[in-house]
Amino acid sequence: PPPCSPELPTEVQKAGQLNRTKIAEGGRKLRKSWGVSWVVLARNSLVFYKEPKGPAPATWCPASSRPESSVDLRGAALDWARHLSSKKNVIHLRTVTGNEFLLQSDHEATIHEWARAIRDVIHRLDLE
Ligand code: I3P
Repeated sequence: PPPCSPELPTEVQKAGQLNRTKIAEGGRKLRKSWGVSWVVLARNSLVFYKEPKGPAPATWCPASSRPESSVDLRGAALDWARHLSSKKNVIHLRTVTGNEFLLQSDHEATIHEWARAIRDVIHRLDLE
């Protein structure tokens, strides 16, 4: 197999495809624009990549992919997005800098796994 990209975040906890939209930047509300991202949960951060073309790889090993953006999870808060979307299975992530994201999967189990994994990282960072 080809060597993995050096851009790959170290200590990947979880990776997969999710629907996502940013809804606030620095506390300022943004217009929603849902899109598909490849999301990687790393040691301290959540990193968004453009969805790979073709079938989703079993392991994330892109030759030439760079992250679109990265979210520092230190001090972040995660909740279920009960009143923030008409979609099902949506979680709401808020960073200390006032950036807010919604993440969604059509598969309930998938978003529960993501919620647990992101919370675990946030809690671990709280204790550091
Ligand atoms: C938005 C779009 C989003 C929807 C949002 C709409 O319209 O339909 O999918 O969010 O609802 O405003 P537009 O494409 O014209 O910007 P959800 O799918 O999460 O409900 P909202 O304004 O109630 O957030």
